[in-house]
Amino acid sequence: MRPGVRCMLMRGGTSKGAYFLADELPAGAAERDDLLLRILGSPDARQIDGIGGAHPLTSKAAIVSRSQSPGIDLDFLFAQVNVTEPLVDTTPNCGNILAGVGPFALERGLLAAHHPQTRIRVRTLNTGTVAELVVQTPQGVVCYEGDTAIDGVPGTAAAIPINFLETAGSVCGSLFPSGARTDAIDGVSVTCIDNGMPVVLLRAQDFGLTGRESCAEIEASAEALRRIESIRLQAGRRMNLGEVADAVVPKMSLLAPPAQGGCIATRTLIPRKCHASIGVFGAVSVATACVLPGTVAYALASPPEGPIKLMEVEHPAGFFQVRLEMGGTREDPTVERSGLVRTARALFDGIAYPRSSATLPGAC
Ligand code: NQM
Repeated sequence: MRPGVRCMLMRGGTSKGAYFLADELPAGAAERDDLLLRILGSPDARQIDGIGGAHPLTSKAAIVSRSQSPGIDLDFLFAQVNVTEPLVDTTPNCGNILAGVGPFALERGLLAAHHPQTRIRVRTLNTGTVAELVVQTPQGVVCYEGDTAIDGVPGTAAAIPINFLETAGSVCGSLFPSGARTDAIDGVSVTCIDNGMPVVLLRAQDFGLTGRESCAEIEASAEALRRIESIRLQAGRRMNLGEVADAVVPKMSLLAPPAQGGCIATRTLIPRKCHASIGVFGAVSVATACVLPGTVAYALASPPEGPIKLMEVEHPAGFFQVRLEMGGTREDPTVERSGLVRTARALFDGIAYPRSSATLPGAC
């Protein structure tokens, strides 16, 4: 038998990843990461010898196990597998791949499904963030079909509502890890925020952009990208992330006033490729900044009134709706909880065959 690993390919939200049971992968991080690189086909811009999709949004892995912690059903480790470098980053969250964790665990029999829905509490091990997922399971079987559309995915599918219990500072230690709501870096006003994802918020106009460009136009803006990367490296230090040259955080979000009736326009770099839409925690972090005075986003945003805010974050493929539950006072508002809806779909189930190790002989 050739050595292979059981693996399910799933679309989670607007991302795609390889899902594994934790006890079917090596326990040690170095051996595990080496195996993930060989399964996905990195490092190689085309990932031609692996199952990765040659883009950061489709070069991801989920490692799932039954949780031993009271009140938590599943533990989920997210791995961002770098396409062109031999690097696997487990620093950030990924709310899109998280959406597939519930259906995957039910498919693998880690949990029992209930009729008509199954509520699952998942802890993301990368950051300790806890989320509740609601998976549609009529007659106790995972149902992927439904009428929920999310921008960036063709067609419709079954809704997976996700509620986050505590996300502020989950990667950097605090919501505004630099200690200020606005910082000046290279003479540009920026907001460094982490409400589940470290993101640096920038005004698109400070880079000669409108915030309405296509991803191709953003990626062709060489001078803007050079300036943004310089800011990113400095912001990483201020956000307690250290040297971030090889890291996938912080993400960089270019903001502008809404152009399509939403509350803010965004174009996000993750961190060098332009996101085709926007990440889940990226959207939560941007939406949070939009309602907190003193941030770069606050002056550009048009958020709705009221203590429950449905924030429509504009991105290159449409809108991402984030529900924010507000607390605090009118003068000093706070964001208490966030929620959103994703969809997911099992695409393929089978055995993944890694290419042979670069360091071990691949004899037949
Ligand atoms: O922000 C892309 C994605 C993500 C991450 C990224 C994500 C999140 O769209 O929670 O989902 O920002 O690299 O999957």
